[in-house]
Order: sequence, then structure tokens, then C-alpha cells
Amino acid sequence: MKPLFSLPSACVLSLAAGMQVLAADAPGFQLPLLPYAETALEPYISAKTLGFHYGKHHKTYLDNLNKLVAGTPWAGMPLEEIVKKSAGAPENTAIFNNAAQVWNHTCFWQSMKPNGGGKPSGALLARIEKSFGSYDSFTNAFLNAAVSQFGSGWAWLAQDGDALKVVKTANADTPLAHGQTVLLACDVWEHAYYLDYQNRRRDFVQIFLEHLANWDFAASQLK
Ligand code: MN3
Repeated sequence: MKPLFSLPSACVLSLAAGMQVLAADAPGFQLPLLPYAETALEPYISAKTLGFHYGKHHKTYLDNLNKLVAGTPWAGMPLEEIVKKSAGAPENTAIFNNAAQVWNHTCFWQSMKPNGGGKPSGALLARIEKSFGSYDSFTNAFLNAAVSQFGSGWAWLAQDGDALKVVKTANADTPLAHGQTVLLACDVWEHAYYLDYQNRRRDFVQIFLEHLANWDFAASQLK
């Protein structure tokens, strides 16, 4: 499969820039391509899970968003701007939910790679150790956030000012709407893991950290 955006990895994200191109080139937003094959994350995430998650869940958010913004001033905006401008406004809840979920899932696909996970290195590790004390403290915080998110939501490694933080959000909410920069996203909605792990969310998130986390992506997002 082709990469998510046909750019060298150093400039892959800028999600905003990539999405802007997609918005300008098509009558609506288009589903970004997965950065790997649907089988690429096996045995940790099955092709069945990834196929449904990308081809049904992600695509449905995208289709809903395109229907909601068609013929409105939202239609010409970059995706990130829609997320930021619709956040917190009750009359824009449906637009926010679908726009944020399109953005969040694009981030999630980038946050994983085959043979990923384990301890990062270099500047990213130094920043993690500075903010959390140690890599183990970070993984504990990330696991706890992911497991304690009641119901559907997300666990994130985000940058807030100079500090790295572990953040959990409910439903479609995203650090992007709170002025934070996303370094790593983990979807903890049941559809992300139920076919492979049933109710064992902690096992899924542990596997995510040990075998899937794309630290190259996270490092590329550091400011
Ligand atoms: Mn999902």
C-alpha cells in the first residue's frame, strides 16, 4: 500500500498540510490511505480488526463529515481548523464528533507500525524521561489512562508547551481541540480491540506499547 501521504516521512505530518491537500483536491474529504497493509500489524492487530476499523468505522466518520459540511462554510476548511472551530459548541457537536474522529484515526494509523514499540531513543526518550521521570513511569501512566477511560475514548502522548503529557479523552475529544500537539494516539473504543482481545483493553494497550507504537512518528511531531 502507498504511504498515507506521498511525502518523505519527515514531513508526513503535518497532518494539517496533508489534509489540506486532500480537501483542496476533491469535492469532499477523502479517506487517507493506510500507511501499511491491513495484514501488517498481525498478530497484534488482525487484518479483520484493521479492515473493519479503517474501512467501516473511519470511513463512516468521513462520509458523515462530508454530508454534514456539504454546501456550508465548513466545506472549504482544512480538517484541523474544522476540529478546532467546532470544539465546545453544542450546535456543532455532530461536525466536531465526525471531524475529530477522522483526524484521530488518521493519527492512530500513523501511531503504529510493524515491528514498532519498545523503548524509544534519542531526543524523544530524553523528553519522556524529563517529563515522566523514566520510560517505565510513562508506560504506567499511559496504561492507566487507557484503562481508566470509562467507555469509549482515546489515550494520548501529547505535548503541552514544553512538557509531554499523557492525556485521556472521551469519545471523539482530542488534544488538538485543547491546544496540545499529539505525538502518539491509541484508540480505546471497543471496536479497536474487541475482535482480538475481547474485553482485555489493558492487554491491547500493553501490546500497542511493546510491539506497535511508532516512535519515529512521535519524534517527528515534537516541537
Ligand atoms: Mn476507532
